[in-house]
Amino acid sequence: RAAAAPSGTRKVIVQLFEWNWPSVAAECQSTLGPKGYGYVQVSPPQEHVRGPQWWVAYQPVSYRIESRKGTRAQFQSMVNTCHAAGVKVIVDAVVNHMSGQDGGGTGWAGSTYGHYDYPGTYQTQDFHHCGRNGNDDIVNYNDRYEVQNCELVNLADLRTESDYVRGRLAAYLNDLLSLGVDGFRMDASKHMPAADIAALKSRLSRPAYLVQEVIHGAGEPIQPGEYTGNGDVHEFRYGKDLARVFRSERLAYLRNFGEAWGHLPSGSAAVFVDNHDTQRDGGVLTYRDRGIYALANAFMLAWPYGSPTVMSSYTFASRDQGPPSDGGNRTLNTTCYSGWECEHRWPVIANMVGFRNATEGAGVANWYDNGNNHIAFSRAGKGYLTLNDEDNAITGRSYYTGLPAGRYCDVIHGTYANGACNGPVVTVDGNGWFAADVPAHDAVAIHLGARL
Ligand code: LM2
Ligand code: CA
Repeated sequence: RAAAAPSGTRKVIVQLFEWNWPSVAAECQSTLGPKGYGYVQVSPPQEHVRGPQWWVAYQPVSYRIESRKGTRAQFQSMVNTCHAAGVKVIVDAVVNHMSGQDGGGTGWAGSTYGHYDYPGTYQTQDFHHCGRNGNDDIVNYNDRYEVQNCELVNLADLRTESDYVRGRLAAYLNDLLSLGVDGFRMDASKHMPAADIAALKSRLSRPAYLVQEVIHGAGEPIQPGEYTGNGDVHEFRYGKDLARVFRSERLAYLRNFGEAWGHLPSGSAAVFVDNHDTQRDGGVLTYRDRGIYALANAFMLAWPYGSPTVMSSYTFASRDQGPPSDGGNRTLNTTCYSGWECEHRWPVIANMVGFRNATEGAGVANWYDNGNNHIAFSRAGKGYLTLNDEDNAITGRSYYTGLPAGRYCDVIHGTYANGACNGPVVTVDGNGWFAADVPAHDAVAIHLGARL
């Protein structure tokens, strides 16, 4: 079955972490479609254990599409609304495991369960019992067998090699496809052999975009590259390396960011500045870094390596804190900039999605750096970014863009809509040059899609 990687010029994914279905639908219509996002990645939609924490979603109890984020009908309506707005839907698919509660209990939608007992779905023989470490938990990431057959934080590990389990998982994924879903983020992919994911893929009723979560660990036997045959793979080194460069090195180093840094081949890599795990676990830039975070996202969206995902978070004070919810843990409707960070709406980030779309397919040309924290480059014939992360403004100089002469909206400081720019306009002369001052920790970006 042919790969179904994001196609067309709208390839940017936004992860609306823990948004409920009515809010995702409204956002597709009001913002994601108009701003040119191609995909929305939503949190796991299946029935999960009860509790206020965000991570209850990663403990499936049944495959009913019924969760704190909404009902099956609301999910279906969200998919339809997003499609009508030109936005495809990627579901976070939790298929490596079920719940991790030793005692069992009652799930969100009323299904009763035990740690290895999900009536009507799975029984104890459908789970791995790896016989290691006293409690069957994964301890040693240098042991392939253990990582794939023991339990990730006590989560009941499915026998993904078994025909029955594969059939049940495929039925769940095919149910989502029948609701119109376009792709899957395969949660905890490292904990399943690539062949098991390939077997699931072969049972899908139609092609779907796959992005596999395989966290790179130096020296580990299981490597992200093993999974590229199935679809895209998250490149976790990207966000860590980008954060280090922005925080303590030099942007000049980014001139060959990507494969030359040991990252996955560009065509297989799914990249992000942060995701819901890394923003909690540290070592990356997050919304808390404000302007620098916006610039890092601007770089990601301008730089033609991998398929980018923009993170959209709710604000949190502690790791386990769930999204804004009512007394029954039902996720509240999203209210941007209050409890919810909505990074994907920050003007710099949202406008750079348009830059990405307008420059699709164009290589990097005219790279410039000052040996330190001022860089610039064009996307041949289609766009130009100059990013100044020095502590001082860069004034009185011109940049060679190779772009057609004309007046362009600086989409870092203004928004282009209906043929007008509500911010500064940059003029490219007949030789492809423009003059602009770039303040400290700021940027200027122009592209053919925002030409006046
Ligand atoms: C993932 N990718 O591989 C998700 O991106 C990540 O967010 C998930 O962990 C993980 N895999 C399992 O799907 C989260 C969260 C954990 C949480 C699990 C299960 O980061 O903290 O574990 O979901 O909900 C929690 C407790 C943990 C407990 C476990 C089972 O934090 O202490 O383990 O539940 O009850 C005894
Ligand atoms: Ca496993």
